[in-house]
Amino acid sequence: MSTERTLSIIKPDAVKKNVMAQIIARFEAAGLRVVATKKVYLNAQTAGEFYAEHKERPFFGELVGFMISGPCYPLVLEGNGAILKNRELMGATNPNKAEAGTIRHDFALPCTDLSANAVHGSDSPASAAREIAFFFSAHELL
Ligand code: 3AN
Repeated sequence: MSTERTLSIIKPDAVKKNVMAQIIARFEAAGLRVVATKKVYLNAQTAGEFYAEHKERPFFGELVGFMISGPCYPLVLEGNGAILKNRELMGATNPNKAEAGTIRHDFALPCTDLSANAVHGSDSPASAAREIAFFFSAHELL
């Protein structure tokens, strides 16, 4: 597998729980490197743009509302097969169904709101490219 970059977001629930370093440690232990990160306050417009593909889904409003409820930390992760590796580390979208040892199981439970699932992760090379460019300039990725 080749070296890839992917976008992770440590979501507002994980920031509030003060588990950022523990989540980043999972990435590093799996061989992923943090190339860039910053603190971001999304607003209704930017959160809506980021999640535009879900615009017609019933949970869209709830998801945007959650993502603007506090700061989040997008991270660019780099490593061998980074996109799939990050998806495996995250676990299932629903933390109640995520396997023990995954980030969503270990840091998003108890979970009643599926928007609050600790992390986001790009699901394909095309999404990774779009999502990285959404948050970071070329200069920030040097
Ligand atoms: P994933 O982040 O696991 O790739 P997606 O792309 O299907 O999941 O959904 C994007 C985000 O939308 C999820 N991370 C989650 O925060 C939220 N979401 C997905 N399904 C629901 C749902 N049924 N109710 C509320 N939020 C949801």
